[in-house]
Amino acid sequence: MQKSIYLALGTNLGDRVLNLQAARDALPPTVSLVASSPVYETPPWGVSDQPAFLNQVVHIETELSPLGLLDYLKDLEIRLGREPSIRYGPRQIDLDILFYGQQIISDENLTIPHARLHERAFVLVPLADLDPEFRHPRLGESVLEMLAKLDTTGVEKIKS
Ligand code: PH2
Ligand code: MG
Ligand code: MG
Repeated sequence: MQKSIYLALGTNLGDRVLNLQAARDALPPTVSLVASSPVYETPPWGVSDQPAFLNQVVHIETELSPLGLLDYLKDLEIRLGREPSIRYGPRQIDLDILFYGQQIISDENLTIPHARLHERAFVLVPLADLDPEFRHPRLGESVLEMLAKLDTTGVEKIKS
C-alpha cells in the first residue's frame, strides 16, 4: 500500500506557473511524484496586502522520514530562489508537508498533519481533487467534511 504523503505548493512572487513547475521537476529522484492536483489562484491568507498565490497539492512517495523530508524540502526552497520573508508573507516557493500517511508528529520543528490545513481553502480545494475521502488522522474528518466548513470565495482553477 502506498502511503498517502501530500505536499502543499504555494507561490506569489515571480513567474508563479514556472515556480510550481520548477518545484515539481526538482523533487525526483529522492521524492517521486504520484499525482498533481490542478493549480488554483487563491486570495492571500494571513497577510492580505500581497499578490495572489498559486497553490497546488501533490501526492508523493519517498523513503525519507518525515524529518528527512522536511530538511529536503527546506533545502529545495532555497535552491529554487526563496528568500527570507515575514510570517505569512510573500514567497517565491513554499513547500509544506500536509500529511505523512496516518502519522501524527509534534516535534519542535515539524507538526504533521500541518497545523492549520483544516482552516485553509487554498490547501483543501486542491487536496479534494486528489483524495476527497482522506481522513485527517488527528481530527477524524475527511477532506470534504473539513472543506464544507470553509469559505472558498476567490479560489479559482487556472487553465493549464
Ligand atoms: N501561504 C502562506 C500565507 N498565505 N495564502 C494563500 N492563498 N496561499 C498560500 O500558499 C499562503 C497564503 C504562508 O505559507
Ligand atoms: Mg505555508
Ligand atoms: Mg512553509
